[in-house]
Amino acid sequence: MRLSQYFLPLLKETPKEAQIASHRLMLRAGMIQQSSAGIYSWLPLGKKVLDKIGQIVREEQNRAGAIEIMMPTIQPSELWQESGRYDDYGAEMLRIRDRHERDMLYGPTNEEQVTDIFRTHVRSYKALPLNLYHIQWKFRDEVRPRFGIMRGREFLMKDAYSFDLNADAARTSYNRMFVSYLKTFARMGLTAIPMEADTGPIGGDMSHEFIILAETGESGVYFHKDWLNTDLVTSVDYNEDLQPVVDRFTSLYARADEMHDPDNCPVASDDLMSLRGIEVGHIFYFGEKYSAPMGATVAGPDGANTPVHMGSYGIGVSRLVGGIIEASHDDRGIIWPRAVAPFDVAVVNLKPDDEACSSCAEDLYGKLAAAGADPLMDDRDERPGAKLASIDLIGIPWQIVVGPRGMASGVVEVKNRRTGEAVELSPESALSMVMADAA
Ligand code: 5CA
Repeated sequence: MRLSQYFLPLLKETPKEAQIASHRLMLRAGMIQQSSAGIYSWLPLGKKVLDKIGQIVREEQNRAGAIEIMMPTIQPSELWQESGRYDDYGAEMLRIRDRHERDMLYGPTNEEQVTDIFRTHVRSYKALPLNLYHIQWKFRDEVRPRFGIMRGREFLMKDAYSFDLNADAARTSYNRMFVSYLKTFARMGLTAIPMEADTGPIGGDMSHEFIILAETGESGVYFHKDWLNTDLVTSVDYNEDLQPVVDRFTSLYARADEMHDPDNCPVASDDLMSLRGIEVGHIFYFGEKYSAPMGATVAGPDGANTPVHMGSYGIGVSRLVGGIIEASHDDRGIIWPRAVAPFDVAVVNLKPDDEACSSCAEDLYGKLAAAGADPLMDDRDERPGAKLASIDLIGIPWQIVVGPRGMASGVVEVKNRRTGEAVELSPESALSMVMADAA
């Protein structure tokens, strides 16, 4: 992409409505624009990152055996009356009436909708286990939408729903999602700690939140200090027995604040850390809570019909954009982990009206694209300082800076955004260096 032809509305001033770094940086980097409270348009740079995160989530869900579907955003109230949640959900649910005076709602989550799909088509335990997911917009009329897309009213969620014959089988499905979440967040360069959590309006009796540590996080968390030294990147295979893996993580003490009981905490106070974090995922096991009232039953091996055991598994796809920025930025801007970066490398042509600079920059840009990278070419007619500052701001992992001084001796400067290290190299070596760090 050539910046001169792109749509990247950068802001010079720090927006005063933004209280935390990720919100400030997303506005300054031209990633989002507020439409109304808690509702945002995603501009090109933001949309690219959102799609990259969504794609990692999709790949890891598929690897774990979940199957992608797409359910609607607007749901009929009848389904929620069947489960009993239509009245319980309260003011957070956006209720809509259509022209025929039918009560509809903009889905805050999809347990009822997916249970309806299941009961329509599945009759036998032989179709189990089954896990269906989608990546779809949700609406929750939050009392206090804030921090940009972190706590929005409209937000993008991946929600998966597992169906099993009994509680033991459901535990296996839960464990698969648990492990897939560790893999998913690790691919985004995040350390997400699984914590025992309250089940809230989703219900059920087992639940874990996945929390990334950040000072500006909305969740209070308590954990054993050993968590900070735990390698969460698991090379676990889904064919292994996952229970020991999950047990290993859950035996290290970690609790979301509503589950922390200071009087019965097993961790000595010297070892107990109390920090803040961002909830990027939440998984639930709730057995027959929806399947029993909605009649989602299957015939078991003995021919008897029983309600299926279900779990649901959410990831805040749009929240992750902000969460990654909270975890990875400096005073000059965003520092994208390569796997979610909107572009892999920026070629900054400091002097587009200089023949040598332009032909070198064009050549590099073409070769990077041909080698499979996604390069951004800064060919704008701007001061060199302004160009470098805006490329730092938008956080592209590598910068290749082409300027007249370097051209005189046949070199370009290659800078790593994260480490700040810069080296002068021939254009060919610059290309190899950037391509060697493939995502
Ligand atoms: N049905 C279950 C699991 S699929 C569910 O809805 N779980 S949830 O309520 O915990 O939401 C799942 C994830 O969505 C959360 O972990 C969080 O990352 C994200 N999320 C929830 N509310 C918001 C919000 N207002 N803005 C942005 N992301 C949100």
